[in-house]
Amino acid sequence: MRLTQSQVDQYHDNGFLMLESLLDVEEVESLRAAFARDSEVPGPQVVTEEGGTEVRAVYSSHQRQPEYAGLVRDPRILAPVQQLLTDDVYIYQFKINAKPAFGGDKWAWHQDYLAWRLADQLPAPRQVNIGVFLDDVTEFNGPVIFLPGSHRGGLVREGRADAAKSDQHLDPDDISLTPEQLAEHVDRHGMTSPKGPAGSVVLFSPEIVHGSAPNMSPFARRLLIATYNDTANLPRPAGDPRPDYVVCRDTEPLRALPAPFSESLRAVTA
Ligand code: HL5
Ligand code: SIN
Ligand code: MN
Repeated sequence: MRLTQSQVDQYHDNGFLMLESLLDVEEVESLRAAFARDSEVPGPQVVTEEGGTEVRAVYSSHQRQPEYAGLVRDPRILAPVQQLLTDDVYIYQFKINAKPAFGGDKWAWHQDYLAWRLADQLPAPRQVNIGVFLDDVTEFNGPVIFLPGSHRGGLVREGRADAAKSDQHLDPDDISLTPEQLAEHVDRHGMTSPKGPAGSVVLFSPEIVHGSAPNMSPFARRLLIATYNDTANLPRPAGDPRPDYVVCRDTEPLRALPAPFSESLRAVTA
């Protein structure tokens, strides 16, 4: 359950770390089924593609689906996050970006922490994101592209666009890097896109520059992204806080399950 020193160093140097095939095929299937179920729950947590009805993202499924409540406490995931961040962490944000075949739209180039500083007055970038591949991720289905090392230079942009693309969440379009900023950062850092089988997990920094292209392939690319925050770094919203589905209010420190989430679920339902 512990990362090696070389894995910890990779995370700090590059701003991300890939753990290939961390979850098995049955676990991935149970997570997909839970996503299908959760996409049918009506509410503001379901974000559709601009001008369409296709699901773009679903937020806070860990509050409704036991598979996801278990996954965020799974020792294979929570222990490495605690190792990289600190012992007392909670889920700040949980989302599944659906990116369906033939038309899942792009996610513009951005740094997450800018969104959370602007929208929630989150004091410091004391977060670790986990990206869980619910489908095989290839060069074809719109993988997330990272600029390795770009998390070490602070925030590239300061403000946000005046007009919001969505009133449900802050879409990366509203805080995206300019073409000049992106070109300059790619010059310095290059680009890479972790690919791998469903069940792989990529840990990544809230400050790394990332984005992804539209999906014109016949393969879906469902990606779960959970953001753990240090409980000593709570948001301090100036006005009304954003809704609980997008910025979770339950800040109790998470404790790891004694076993993988799949086993713990079996124990509950047996
Ligand atoms: N959609 C998120 C939010 O907090 C922000 C994005 O990838 C994270 C930029 O509304
Ligand atoms: C994000 O950064 O939230 C979106 C990345 C993606 O789903 O490709
Ligand atoms: Mn992001």
